[in-house]
Amino acid sequence: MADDYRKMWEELGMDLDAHDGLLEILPPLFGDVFLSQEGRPARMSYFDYVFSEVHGLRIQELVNHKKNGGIVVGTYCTYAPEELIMAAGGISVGLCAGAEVAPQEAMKFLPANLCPLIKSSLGFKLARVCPYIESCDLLIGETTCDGKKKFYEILGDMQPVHVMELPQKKGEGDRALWRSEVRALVTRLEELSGKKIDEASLSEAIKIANKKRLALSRLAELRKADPPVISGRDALLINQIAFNDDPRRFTGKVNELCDELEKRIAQGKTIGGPARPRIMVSGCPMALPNWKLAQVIETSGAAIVMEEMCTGIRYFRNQVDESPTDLEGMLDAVADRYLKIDCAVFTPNAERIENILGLVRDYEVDAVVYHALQACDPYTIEAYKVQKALDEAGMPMLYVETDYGDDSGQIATRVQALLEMVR
Ligand code: BJ8
Repeated sequence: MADDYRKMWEELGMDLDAHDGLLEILPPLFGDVFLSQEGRPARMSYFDYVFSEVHGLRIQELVNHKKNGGIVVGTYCTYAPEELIMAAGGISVGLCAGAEVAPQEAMKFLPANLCPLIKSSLGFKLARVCPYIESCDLLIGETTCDGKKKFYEILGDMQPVHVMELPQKKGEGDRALWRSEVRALVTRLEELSGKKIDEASLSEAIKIANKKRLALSRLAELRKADPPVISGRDALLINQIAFNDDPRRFTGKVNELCDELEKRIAQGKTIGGPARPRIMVSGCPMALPNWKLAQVIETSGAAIVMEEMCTGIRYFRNQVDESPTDLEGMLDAVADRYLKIDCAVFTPNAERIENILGLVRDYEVDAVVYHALQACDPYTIEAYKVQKALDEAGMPMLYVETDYGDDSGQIATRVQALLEMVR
């Protein structure tokens, strides 16, 4: 890949030497985590290819889109309404980072005891190794956790940033605020793109995003099969790619994979051998290329059947209501869909507890592994309520607080102890 795209990366202002270093690490890691699995569905080859070209072909598509007058908009959170970006003729790309890059540089701006996702997202920008952020005309942030809010202020000195004020409660006043924030984003995107968001463009964008979420929901449904027909690692990879791939193409490929999985279920063709403990991972997102916990759990003899996180069901649960036909009604429908997301930044967040209990039941989960990124206040604190609800339901939960460092050995010991208990 590298030789073909060097000129493009250079023109994007990237640090080619530092980027080369990153490209050396990723393929062997990908080989260990994904390609080493036996009996993977054949249709995973598309997602392997997308990953292999994640800094190549997809970036070329973004560059071409910009040359043709389109815009590229970066997002850091599942509250960013991608329908609006598409309706403005834009491509949305997820920018959260899942690997430690330039930590010393990032710490000149941020405290050491901050969540690794934020530190490394800034690290990728400072080290100039992310072609996605370098392609962006605008970055969208939301007032979620304090770390992200303050991070957007710093980022705003480097690139244009639009911050949406996300309420922290879900009353009528909060809904009104969020609906007005959605409209403010429309104005900003229209100014940037020079394109009006109207009924036709928004209706088409809503349909595209709904189809993508439906395809991911279909995939999630198929993971109810026991024993599973797809590994949790592969499902995680697909959920990570969902933020950056072309939405129409991605939807088609997820549906093709689902067709194959349906056949595998009918043929009794499973993955990973006979029945293994079924695990749900819950908590903070695992941004690309953070596969550590999934890898530890599945190589310890368990199967992950659900991710209760933003790189999982929090991203694709709930559709935008397609019945409104006027622009105002459509914008309200978009706002209302996003306000249903049950992130731990909300208070109270009983919805998330109910959703977790529902998933544990529906996916016949044997244990929950709680993924808390170090220094993430919303998810580390909300773990208490989740633990309490799971205790009452008689469901074991292992709390894992981790960052992007290599603590796989210690985590594996604790995961194995959990599996002994539930086997
Ligand atoms: S909707 S989970 S993507 S805020 S892990 S940066 S919360 S300190 S990523 Fe998130 Fe949106 Fe919520 Fe999802 Fe802060 Fe926690 Fe870090 Fe986090």
